[in-house]
Order: sequence, then structure tokens, then C-alpha cells
Amino acid sequence: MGVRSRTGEALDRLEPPPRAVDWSLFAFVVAEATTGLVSFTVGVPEGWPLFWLHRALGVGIVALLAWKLARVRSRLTDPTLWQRSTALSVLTLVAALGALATGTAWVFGLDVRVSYWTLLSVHVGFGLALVPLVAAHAATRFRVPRRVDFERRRTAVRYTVLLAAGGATYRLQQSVNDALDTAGSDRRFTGSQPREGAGNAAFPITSWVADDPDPIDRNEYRLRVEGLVSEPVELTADELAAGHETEALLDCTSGWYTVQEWDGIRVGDLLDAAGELDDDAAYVRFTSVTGYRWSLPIEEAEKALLATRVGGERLSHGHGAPARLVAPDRRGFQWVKWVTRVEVRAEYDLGQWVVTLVSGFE
Ligand SMILES: Nc1nc2c(c(=O)[nH]1)N[C@H]1C(S)=C(S)[C@@H](COP(=O)(O)O)O[C@H]1N2
Ligand SMILES: [Mo]
Repeated sequence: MGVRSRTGEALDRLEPPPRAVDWSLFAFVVAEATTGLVSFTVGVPEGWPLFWLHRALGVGIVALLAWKLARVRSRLTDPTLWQRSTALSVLTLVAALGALATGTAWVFGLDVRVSYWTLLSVHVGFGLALVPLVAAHAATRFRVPRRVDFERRRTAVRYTVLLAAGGATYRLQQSVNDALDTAGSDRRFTGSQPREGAGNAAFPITSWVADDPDPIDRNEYRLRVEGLVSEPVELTADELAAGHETEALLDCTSGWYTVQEWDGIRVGDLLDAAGELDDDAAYVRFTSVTGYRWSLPIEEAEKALLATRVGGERLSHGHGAPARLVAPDRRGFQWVKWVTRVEVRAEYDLGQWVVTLVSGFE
């Protein structure tokens, strides 16, 4: 028996029953959206398993989709079998292939940009579109899953093999990157690609949908430090240029990272300037002139920096002048630009998740 037919046989044995393939596809897509979104909040290397899981699940979807397409092919290719729901099925397939293709191209280090969107942002777009499409598609063809479809031992073996194969495929892919020395070989564990050089021009300006304020007049600028402090203060831009330096890595969820020397004032020193902290002080909230905001637990905030300079240059407007938050180990979207207010608070700020998406809209 040849290697080919033996692999084929192994694949056949791995193939779940049709209903199980359908439900697994649904579950895998939901798991992909979840791991993908959660990964956006992970900036420390210990978070790597989440990124591996996301990639392994993606390889699993390729296998599931192949089994599914082999089964339903005629429903798509034979016009006499077309139904109203076929259009939705095709749309779902297109989104799935789009997400898989962009994800795959991204891990191989392909660095095409669609205007200012990176391939990774396009991947996220396809992925987010896929969730409601898969849900609607499942609803039109709903079949209650049966216990026989998920017979316990076989199911456990199947999905373990599927995910392990996914992980192995990803490992193999990394070796290919290293051997070919593609842009993919410099990626961080988050998948982000490097932007080299020092200073304002070395890395892109990245802002959310409508967060685009007018340049702030340095002489009129004041930073308010307030909240649960005994002596709220206002500081000028010059007072923030305290000469405290730190090297930190900015990793944007659109798929790039840069290591820069940042210069400014330690947030701990900033808080000292505002007197004593209240006993309830637990978070520090950084708010932009646009309303964009993020909070850090107080111990972490004290070690963070409010930067006025990058790579030896005064921060440019686009990068958040006069002052922006530098929060090591946090993803880029938490590094608030154009900070005008630092507030000590007792409570976690749930609203920040919404505000960062919609700030800047009038
Ligand atoms: N006020 C404000 N701060 C912001 C943003 C924004 O849209 N508005 N974008 C964030 C995102 S998504 C990233 S990755 C970094 C990018 O910083 P840069 O534009 O200096 O590269 O800023 C963060 N700070
Ligand atoms: Mo970002």
C-alpha cells in the first residue's frame, strides 16, 4: 500500500460524521473569533498559547471545510439544486476562505497593504463577518446534533489529532519562514512584524476610526492630575519633559511592532506631584483630548511613562504630542495619545472598551 493511500485512509478514519463536521465548523469559527479578539489584549510572551490555539484551530477549519465541501460540492455546482439559502452558503464560504487565505498569507510574512489596512486587519474583517454568516447559515440548515455524532472516545481522539496536526503544521510553517528568511521570520509571538529605526518617522501613525484631533498648542496645553488625590494639579508640557527614559515595545493589533526609546515623566512621579493617594485608589485612568481613554491598575500605572519624546525627538502630533502613555507589556491600543487628564479612581472602567472604539465621533 502506498504512502498516499495510507494517508488517505488515516484522513478517512479521522473524518467525523456530517452533522459533527457542521457543528464543529460552527464551534471552531466561534472559538477563532474568541481567541482572535482576546489575543488583542495580550502583550506578554506568556500569552503565546492563545496565539498557537488560534492558528491550530485555523488549520482544523481547513480540514473540516475540506470534508464539508467534498460532501456538499454538488449542491453548489449543480444549478438544479440551488435554493434560496445557497446564496448565503456561498457568502459564508467566501468569508471563510477570505479569513483563511489572509491568515495564511500573514503568517508567511506577506506584507501587502490595502490603503492603510494591513493584511491582518483584512483578516480580522473577514473573521468578524464570518461569525454572523456562519450563525445564519447554520440556522437555515439546522440539524439537531445527535449523541452518535459525538461518540466520546472517538471524538476526543479526533479533535486531539486535529489540533495537534494544526500545531505541527504551524511549527512546520515557522521553519519554512526561517529557511526562506521571509518577513514572517521576524514576527513576534503576537504575529506582529517589525518596524525598524528610531523616532517619529520609524513607525506608522495608527488611530481609530475617528480619533483625529487638531494639533494641540504646546503653550496652552495643561495636563490635569486629579481624582482620588489630596492635591489635584495642572502641569505644563515642559514640566512633563522630566527626562525619565525607558525603552519599550509598542505592538499594534493591526500587526506591527517597534522598539523605541521613550522620554518623559514616570506616572509615579506625576502622582507624587498631586499629594497623597486616597485609600481607595486602585486604577489610574488616562484620557485623551478626544475622549479616548484607558485605565491601568495603580501599581502598573506608577511604573508606566507619560512620554513627550521618542527616539530623541519631540513627539510629533500624530504620535500623540504633547504627551502619550507608554505602557510596556500592553498592546498599542492602550497607549493613549494626546493625554490631557490623569485620574486616580477606585473602580475598573468598563466603559473604556466602548469608548476606544467610538471616540472622536461628535
Ligand atoms: N487618543 C488615541 N490614542 C491612541 C489611539 C487612538 O486612536 N486615539 N490609537 C491607539 C493605537 S490602536 C495604537 S497601536 C497606538 C499607536 O500609536 P502611534 O500612532 O504613535 O503609532 O496608539 C494608541 N493610542
Ligand atoms: Mo493599534
